[in-house]
Amino acid sequence: MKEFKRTLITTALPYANGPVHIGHLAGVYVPADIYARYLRLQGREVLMIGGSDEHGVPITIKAKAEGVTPQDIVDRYHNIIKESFAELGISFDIYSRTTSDIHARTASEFFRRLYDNGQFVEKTSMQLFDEKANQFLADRYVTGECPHCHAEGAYGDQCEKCGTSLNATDLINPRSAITGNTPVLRETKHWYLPLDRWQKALEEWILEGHKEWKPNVYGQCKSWLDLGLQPRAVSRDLDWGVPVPVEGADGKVLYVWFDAPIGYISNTIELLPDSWEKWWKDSDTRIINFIGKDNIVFHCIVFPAMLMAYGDNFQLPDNVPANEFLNLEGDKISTSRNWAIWLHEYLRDFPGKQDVLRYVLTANAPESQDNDFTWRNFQARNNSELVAILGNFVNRAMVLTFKYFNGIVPQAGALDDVDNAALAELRQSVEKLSEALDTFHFREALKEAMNIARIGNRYLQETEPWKVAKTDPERVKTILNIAIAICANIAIAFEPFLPFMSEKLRNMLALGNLSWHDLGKADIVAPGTQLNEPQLLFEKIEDDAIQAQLDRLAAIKEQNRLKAWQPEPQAAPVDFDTFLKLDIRVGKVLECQAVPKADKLLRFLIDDGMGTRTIVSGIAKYYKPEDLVGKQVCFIANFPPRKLKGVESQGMILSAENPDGSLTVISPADTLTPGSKIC
Ligand code: B3M
Ligand code: ZN
Repeated sequence: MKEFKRTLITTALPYANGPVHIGHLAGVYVPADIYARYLRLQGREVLMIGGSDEHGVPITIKAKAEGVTPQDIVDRYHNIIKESFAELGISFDIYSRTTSDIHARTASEFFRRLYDNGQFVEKTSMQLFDEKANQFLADRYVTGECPHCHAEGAYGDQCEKCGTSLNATDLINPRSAITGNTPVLRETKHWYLPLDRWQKALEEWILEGHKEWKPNVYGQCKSWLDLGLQPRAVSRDLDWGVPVPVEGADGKVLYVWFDAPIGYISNTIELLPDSWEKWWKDSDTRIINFIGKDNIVFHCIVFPAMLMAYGDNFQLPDNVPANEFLNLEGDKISTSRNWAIWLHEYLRDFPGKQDVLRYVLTANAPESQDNDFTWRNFQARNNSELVAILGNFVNRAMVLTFKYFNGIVPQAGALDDVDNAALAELRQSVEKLSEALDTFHFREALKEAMNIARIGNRYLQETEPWKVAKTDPERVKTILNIAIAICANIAIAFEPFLPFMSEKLRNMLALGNLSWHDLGKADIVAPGTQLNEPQLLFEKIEDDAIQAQLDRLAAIKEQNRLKAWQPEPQAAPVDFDTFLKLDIRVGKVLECQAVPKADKLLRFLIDDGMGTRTIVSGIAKYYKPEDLVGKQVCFIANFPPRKLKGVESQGMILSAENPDGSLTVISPADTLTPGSKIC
């Protein structure tokens, strides 16, 4: 493998049309942060670039839905996103935004250079246009049936069901997402990046040069290349975005997927105005793009083609370790359906528990296939792994050192077999840990880090210093010296994963700066060091905290069910005579009582204009009997009497079924005369 001087880590720029959720975190930001922290601990030169993606239709749609400006939307969410990332300890060197001036300049200049060098083709074509909204319908402004998998609700740029990327004009039965209208075709001019010109170069670079990429990434690139690349439009008819910087382009902006990846460059320029170029143009810089699987084509095909077209020695990514998707409680995470755990809400509900989320998301990372987050698993991993294994070991080692040596690290004597075996296991684990991190296997890496705590627990179990203390105090010195060495290894090994815990432990162990090169060593904390008072590293998460989250999700599920409610399709036709056979009347409720031993039934005494009658109705769940007395109701008068729970019912009271399944009695708005016929 080539030795690189420095590593530039980029993280997909999340759309600022909502807060970030656990899917974003597990797919992109937590793994990227682990990797960046790992390289920094090794003393390597590394930059981690992030920022909000503030252009494109996702933003304008959200603004329209809320009746505010796109700028309002991006200002609101950029700040929420930026703050919550910082609180979770995602260690960006810069987190900026694509509405910055630097970005507008950089993206414009990029486009202009490609334009001047003849790297675009200009094409006039027919595009979908909404006559009512008086605008072209790009990307998510149009939905319809996917031409590949035939799912409904595919977007003009992508079908979320089958993942295929689409042109809006490919959709079957397209509809405007703004007005619901069927769009018409209208002529418009755009600039296209002829990806076909880069087909060969991309094939060589990926298919020949990067066989080591993750199979999901390599496979997606291969199937794109096998299909044969086509020119792709890089401009849009929209009024939100970076204006197309050429004559005669009024009302046209850069396609968001043209400007967003340039955001990685703009943000590097913003951070390092004088030295940014070495991070992008030196061949000894290694670029790693952390993204989710839906962004693979843009990072592996489109952006690299843009960089090659630009020239000037811009470097292509060395690896693109894209993840699959994380689901939540068995369902696809969705911003529009509010089916997500939002980072800023998690931080509010679980203050001080950043590391627990980082731990669970890494342990369940969707590295090779989609994976599921459940709150029960979150609780179990906290209680039986972080508390019971990691926290427990460190606490025992610390408390015993305080008990026998007042917290001063003892000197080890001669090591025996148990000691040597534990230290050998430790070295093995840290070797595997580094190897897993080098190859982006973060789940595996976390398991190895956790294994160090397991080794520690086993070591204390085997050596039993609390018993040995009574007979051989010298031996206890060796045991606790080694136990503290294992703690120090934990502080280093976990820093990339659980930086808050690591910092706490570093303080308890009175350690200076941590270094990855110390991993595996037994003398990280010098004998004679005064340790600081032990504190608990993790605490149990109780059932009620989990239940509150499950209740919240259940309420969202119910809301979504109601939103998705559709009236039942109309029944088969009947003739008027059939209708006339039903004798429907107005009546007044004189009395109303619950039917004993029947929790669904109410018994009514109705003034039907001719006298009184008893009707039993299954609406007890929705009414208090006394609230119905005096009300007018409609009822079917000519049903044959029938017995319900021993009460004879002489008719049926009419109710409407609500979207949530409950029933509401139909009560005339005007006061009518009991006995009036409804026709
Ligand atoms: N904003 C899409 C997404 O959030 C897009 C990524 C841009 S990365 C340059 O999935
Ligand atoms: Zn599809």
